[in-house]
Amino acid sequence: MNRNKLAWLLAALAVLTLTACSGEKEQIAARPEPVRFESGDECHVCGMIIEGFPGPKGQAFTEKDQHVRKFCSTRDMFAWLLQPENVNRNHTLYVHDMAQTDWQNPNDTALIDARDAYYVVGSDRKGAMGPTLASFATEDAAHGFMMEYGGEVLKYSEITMEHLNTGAAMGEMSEMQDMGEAETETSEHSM
Ligand code: ZN
Ligand code: CU1
Repeated sequence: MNRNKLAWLLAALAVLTLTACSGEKEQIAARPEPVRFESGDECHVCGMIIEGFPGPKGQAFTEKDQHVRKFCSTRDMFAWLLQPENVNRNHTLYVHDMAQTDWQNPNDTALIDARDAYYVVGSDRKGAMGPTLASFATEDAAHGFMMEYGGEVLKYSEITMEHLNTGAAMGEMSEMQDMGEAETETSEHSM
C-alpha cells in the first residue's frame, strides 16, 4: 500500500513538471520581421536621431516582449547586446548588409539577421558614432571590404566589447561615446 502511494506521488510530480515545461515553451513567439527606420527614431544607446548618418544600423526585438529597439550604428547595437543582461538572450537582431546598399544612406530593404552576418572591425569607414562594425551577409563580401578599407573579419559570436572600442577614442563623437560607455571605459582618461 505504501509503495503504491509513493508511485502515485512520483507520477503526479512528473505530470506537474511536464506542465510547467510546456507552459514556458508557449512564451516563445514568432520571429518578428525587420522594420523601417522612421525619421525621428532615436538610438536606444546614445539617444541621437538615427536618420541621416552613414554606415550600418541595428535593430533588436527583445525576446520577452518583442519590443523593438533601434541603434544608430552596429557599434551601439553591440554595446547594448554585449551587456550581461542581454548577451545570453534570444533577441531577434537585424543589421544592414552593406554589400546590398549605400554606405552613406543604407536602405532598409537590406536588413539581414545579425547573428548570421560577418563583420569588419577596425576599418577606415566611419558610422554614426565614428568607428563601427561593417556588416555583411557573406564572408566574401566582408573580406572584399576588408581588403579595401582595412580591419579584420569576424563572425557574430566572435565580437567582444574590446572590438567596439578599437580606435573609438579617436572618434569625432567621443563626448557622446563617453556618455554611453561610462562603465566600460577604464584606462582612457588615466594619466
Ligand atoms: Zn547610437
Ligand atoms: Cu550617437
